[in-house]
Amino acid sequence: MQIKTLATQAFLDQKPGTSGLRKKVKIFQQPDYLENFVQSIFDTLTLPQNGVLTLGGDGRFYNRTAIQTIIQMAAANGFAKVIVGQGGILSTPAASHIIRQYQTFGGIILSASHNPAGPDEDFGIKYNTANGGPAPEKITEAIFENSKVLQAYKIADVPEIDLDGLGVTTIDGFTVEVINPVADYADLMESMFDFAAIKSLLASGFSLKFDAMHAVTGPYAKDILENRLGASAASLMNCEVSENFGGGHPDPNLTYAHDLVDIVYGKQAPDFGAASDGDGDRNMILGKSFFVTPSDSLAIIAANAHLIPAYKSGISGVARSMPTSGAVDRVAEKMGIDCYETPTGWKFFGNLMDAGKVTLCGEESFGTGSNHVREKDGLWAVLCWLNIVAAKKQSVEAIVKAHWGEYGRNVYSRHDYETIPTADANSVIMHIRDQFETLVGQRLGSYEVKTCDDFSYTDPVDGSISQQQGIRILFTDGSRIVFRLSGTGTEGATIRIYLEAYEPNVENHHLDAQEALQEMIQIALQISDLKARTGREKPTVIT
Ligand code: VG1
Ligand code: CO
Repeated sequence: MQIKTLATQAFLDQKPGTSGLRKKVKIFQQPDYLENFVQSIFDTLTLPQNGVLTLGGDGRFYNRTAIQTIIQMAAANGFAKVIVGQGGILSTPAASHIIRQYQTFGGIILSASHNPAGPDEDFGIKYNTANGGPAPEKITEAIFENSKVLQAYKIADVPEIDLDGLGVTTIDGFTVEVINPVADYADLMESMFDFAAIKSLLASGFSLKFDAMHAVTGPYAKDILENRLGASAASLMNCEVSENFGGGHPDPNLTYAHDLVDIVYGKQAPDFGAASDGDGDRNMILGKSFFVTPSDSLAIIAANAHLIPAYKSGISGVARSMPTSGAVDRVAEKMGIDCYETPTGWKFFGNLMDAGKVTLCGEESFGTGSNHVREKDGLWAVLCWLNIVAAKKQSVEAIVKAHWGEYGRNVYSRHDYETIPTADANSVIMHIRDQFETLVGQRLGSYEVKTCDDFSYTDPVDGSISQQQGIRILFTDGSRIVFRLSGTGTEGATIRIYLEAYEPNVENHHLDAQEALQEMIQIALQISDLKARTGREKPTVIT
């Protein structure tokens, strides 16, 4: 095997965002672009001699090409072995599990998650450490610094690996093992949940519809829901992975998962509906004509975790990202366990889970997970709900309403304004920051501003500090508005407005969130001057 060191020009735009480096495929296809980033990852880490690397992606366009290149670079950089999913496939939670199960040095995951795929769409790459979780900020920042001064990369002449056949290929002592991408993960799920109870629920006539949105979860759903749990083939939709995700936008929310939403809100609706995203780490949970907000889902899973075999002896603590509603905080308080508030992005949960401080965590952006891996996990959330429904023998809606009855309802919504020119988006954020002092104490409609700040987080495990993680306007009654710029887009900027109001009164629990939050939405628009500064009349997506 010949190893070459090739001279390269550094790119200055390889800064990882909330979840890795995401760019248009066309940018990744520039000569040396992918190679430079991969070398920057390897240069940042102290690589072991003879280490093992986990490798896989969500199956989107460019996945196979990138995998061949990364295998050649791993060989040149001293790895002894690469474990890769068949067809180049590994969902994000499955990749996390493979890193942990086979104790590999780390993993490279190729995904731009819910962003559309195809030659003119998005691609992404991220590095996960040996705990199975996304690299923490200090590593991603070092990767970025390295990428700006990179002068050369190393690549070996490993011949193209057949990714479609299972098995081991060895070239001069370097090994590539193509594994079944589903089996280990499906076994893990089977070990955690009461499959017998879910199986009899499904056999008893309880109907299910799962939408894989043409993305990576398809084969996982088939094995787990259909083969192992006996769901009918008709209850799974869009389960063939396609390189452009069927031309869709695999983001499991009420806007983009419209095929499923039409079914679940239509005549002959199933009892349960669910969808996951491009790389299988997000989930949307629906009952018959009923939507469960991700923030409520986290709280309800926490409150009912004892019904799930994996958590029957209790959970140590919970964590949520700052913009996620405080519904889970109320559950934690009642259970007498700790609740942590972290910045947006799964990388902030890893330390808490490694230190045993939390068992469950989640984000408002359709991400829920636990310490079984170090990524959020779409199918795991679906199984949590099926297990809870099977144990409680109640409908999804009844479970949610009973939860609100007990804890009150954190009415919640997020409004996204996508592809805004970056300068306009920055001006909105600056404008809000500039009002911090004058806003405090002001009455805005029926609300009074208590404090405003820029969220900053000190990791309780390693003391690292992350600043400017979102602007919070907190009101005296506990309601709040949060503004943040997205860190996962590839075109212009996305402004996210997160709205939350607490409603203890059961008589108001039937209200639609948009209706209940109407006044707060107007206040957010007023404070931000968003319409004038961006020319946008309404949000692109409301969740
Ligand atoms: C978004 C979500 C965030 C999530 C991230 C990655 O980030 O808001 O909660 O962790 O996507 O999810 P941002 O910076 O665009 O708000 V995924 O499923 O893309 O790996
Ligand atoms: Co995702």
